[in-house]
Amino acid sequence: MESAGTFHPSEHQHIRYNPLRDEWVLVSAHRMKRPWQGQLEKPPEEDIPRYDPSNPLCPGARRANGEVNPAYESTFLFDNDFPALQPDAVEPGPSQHPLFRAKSARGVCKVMCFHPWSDVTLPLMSLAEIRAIVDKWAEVMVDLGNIYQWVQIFENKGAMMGCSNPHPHCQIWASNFLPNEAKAEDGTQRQHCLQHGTSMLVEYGQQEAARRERLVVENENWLVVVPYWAVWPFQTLLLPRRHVLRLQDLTDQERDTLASIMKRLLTKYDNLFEISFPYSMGWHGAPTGPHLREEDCSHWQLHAHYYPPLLRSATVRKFLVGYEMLAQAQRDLTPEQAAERLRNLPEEHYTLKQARSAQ
Ligand code: H2U
Ligand code: ZN
Repeated sequence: MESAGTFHPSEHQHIRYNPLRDEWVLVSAHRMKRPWQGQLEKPPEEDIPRYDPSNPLCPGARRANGEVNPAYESTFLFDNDFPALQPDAVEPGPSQHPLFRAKSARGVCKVMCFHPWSDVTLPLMSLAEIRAIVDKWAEVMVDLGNIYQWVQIFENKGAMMGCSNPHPHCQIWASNFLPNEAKAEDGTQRQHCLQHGTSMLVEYGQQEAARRERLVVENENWLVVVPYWAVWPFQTLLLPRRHVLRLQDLTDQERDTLASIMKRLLTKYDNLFEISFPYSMGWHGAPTGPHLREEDCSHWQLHAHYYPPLLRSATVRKFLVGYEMLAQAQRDLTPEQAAERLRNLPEEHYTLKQARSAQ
């Protein structure tokens, strides 16, 4: 049955297209009005010691493989002692049946500590400290990109996202194959470029910069939006304004402004529920590797995805189960409502504000 009236995205259910993944999300914002009997309280603040000699990520600590970490003072990169990908592996051999295919998987897994202290997170670091992380990311992208087709930098933050260690760190997995997400985004961006002659995400960034309703923070080189097609309640997309293929192509100035926009975004995230906000984030850019044809990459635009699980409070998370697993992703809050909430949050970290008002 057709219903008459004016369409309001925050009141009327609809599906939205995600051109980057070529899939749809169901938006049912009217559900935000339903009564909520669940938890709203904050979990107790974790008391993380600045230095714990028994934490394998700390400077001077011994790791699982027996190595002792150096007394590092900035970032520190090491080979994961429990790697999911290794440089050498026995080949599976040809498949005997098209329904049972396997291919070789080779790669490396690294861990990168962001800072020597365990009790500091990105939004509480100085711009110089965050800039050092950006530079190290770019350096690792070059080193591993010389060898591997895809270099995935990602950060799991918070126990809720499966992070095993509170020490600020990310992981880097490099592989001799394009993982599924990379392959999907390669295909959609390539198709868009063929059809329209523009890079999809460069055009998308320009559109969002003009439309403004999904903007969270921006500066001269970067934009953060809750994407039109976001699945997670407070999911964001970090985009350069300029067409940039990879992290290592960023200029000196773009690296500084990246440090600044990351600090601003992550401060807002922490301020949303006044907790250290959990998320999984990661960088996507043009593929790499020794066999790459550079002219075959211009459809790519560098970007980072932030996927936070929380919905209503520090403890109430969104689960992608049921309909999501069996049909398609669904969200309640509209991306515009999520962006507005994030945009209106202060840019002073709540812990610093509390410390200031206690004085
Ligand atoms: P996550 O918390 O994001 O899983 O990162 C911690 C990583 O550190 C994890 O992948 C590695 C784990 O394998 N690790 C080491 O490589 N050596 C150790 O001694 C402890 C943890
Ligand atoms: Zn992506």
